[in-house]
Amino acid sequence: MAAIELKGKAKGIYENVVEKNPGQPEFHQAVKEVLASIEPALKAHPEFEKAKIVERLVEPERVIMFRVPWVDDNGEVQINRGYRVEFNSAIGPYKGGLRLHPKVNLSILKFLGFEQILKNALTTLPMGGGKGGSDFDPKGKSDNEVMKFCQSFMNELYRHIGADTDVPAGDIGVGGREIGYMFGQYKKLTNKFESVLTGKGIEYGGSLVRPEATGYGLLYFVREMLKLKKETVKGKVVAISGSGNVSQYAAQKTIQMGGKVVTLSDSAGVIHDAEGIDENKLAYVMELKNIKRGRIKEYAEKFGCEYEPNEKPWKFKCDIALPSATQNEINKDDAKKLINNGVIAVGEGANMPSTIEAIDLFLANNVLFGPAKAANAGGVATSGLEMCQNRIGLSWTFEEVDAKLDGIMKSIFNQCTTSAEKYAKDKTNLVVGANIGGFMKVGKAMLAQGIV
Ligand code: NDP
Ligand code: 2IT
Repeated sequence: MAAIELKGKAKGIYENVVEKNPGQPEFHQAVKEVLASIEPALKAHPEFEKAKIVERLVEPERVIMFRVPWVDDNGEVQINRGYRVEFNSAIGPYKGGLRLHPKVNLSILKFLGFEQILKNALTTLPMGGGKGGSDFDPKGKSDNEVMKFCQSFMNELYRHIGADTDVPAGDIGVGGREIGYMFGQYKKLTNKFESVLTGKGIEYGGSLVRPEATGYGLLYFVREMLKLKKETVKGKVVAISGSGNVSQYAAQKTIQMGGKVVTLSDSAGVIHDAEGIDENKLAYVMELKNIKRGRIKEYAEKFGCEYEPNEKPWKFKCDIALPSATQNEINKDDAKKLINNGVIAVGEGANMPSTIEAIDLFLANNVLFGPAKAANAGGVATSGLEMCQNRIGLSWTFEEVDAKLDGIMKSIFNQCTTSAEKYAKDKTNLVVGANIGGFMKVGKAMLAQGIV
């Protein structure tokens, strides 16, 4: 169990992180969750302690912060703040998404970058960890304003990134449209057509399955996890939060696997469709969210189902919960509601959607729990496959990429159960499994490369 109280060496490292990084609660939380798990691996490998691998791991290799000025449609000058956290390059170039959301700050990007290090290690592909973004709010902005922002953002970012240095991608508020504008500006500034971003359009170096990958990968992981209880997705009632990229394709794969999706949400509220969201209704959601950029409330108006403003999906009865919106969206009370309603599995599509207290409750109540860094790794894994196709100058078919993604998710699941069995003597503790599985690879690589 991921104990909340840290002991010994881990406690000291955590206290130092809190002291050196004041006002960064999300970063502290991500570090704490990992420190609570990796103690047995540290005991088994004293060479890590001597080389201060953990102390180095929690310190980003480089943090870049910059001004992003742009002119809106009314001719007014706007100023945002841009960031790139280049966290760890032990096993490959920095890799991780860009988040555009008004609440973005250094704490959020450092938690995301830190998680990304171990997640990327689990994918089996050679990618280090990084994350970036800005406090720019894409909501309500015209295409022209989004383009102006993306160009200005890249005017600074371009000098820090590169196909073998740092390869950003999408995250909240960054999808195909934003990646296109950023790629165009990078190319104009550098005169290079290179694999510097992933999630590109299929016409200019993108990979098939990348848009679907996080949601599909999540369901491949949940499918493996359910086998531990001799269960399948078929016939299960599934609650999904969010209605963006991850949620949409998690819903699609759930439907394909025979599950019944009953909720979707956005930052304004949740819809509950007891009859189930089928392929046709999901097509409506995709058009609503990706093209019209509307609110999920409109789904309830169109299909005549329940809508609750300012609510989350977790009070509705479900067998499987897939939090796929944002961090800390499942707290202790939400976890209790899910458990009381008989949830059997939770798969994290978002990054750190469950608080540490919620995770502890799930594990203590025998709920299968797929932690984000394992369960949502399909997105970045397929980014890795996009980089690979760019390097060899070929494009694989949908079926080829999907089969590789499925294989990677199985491998991540197996790494988690193997590490969990070895270090927690419980192969169902995928929190310990994912943290130690990712940590061992990065730790060994850091050790081999000396004190750098
Ligand atoms: P999108 O921008 O496509 O969608 C985000 C969704 O989450 C929207 O429905 C949004 O609602 C909702 N949301 C965002 N912030 C909040 C909030 N504070 N409270 C409630 N709802 C919120 O992003 P993605 O689907 O790409 O990302 C979702 C999650 O998945 C994030 O945690 C991300 O880090 C993670 N992830 C994404 C990957 C990817 O490849 N895209 C890969 C792995 C993980 P609204 O429109 O109202 O803001
Ligand atoms: O959180 C994540 O793994 C992502 N947003 C995807 C990162 C990537 O580089 O594809």
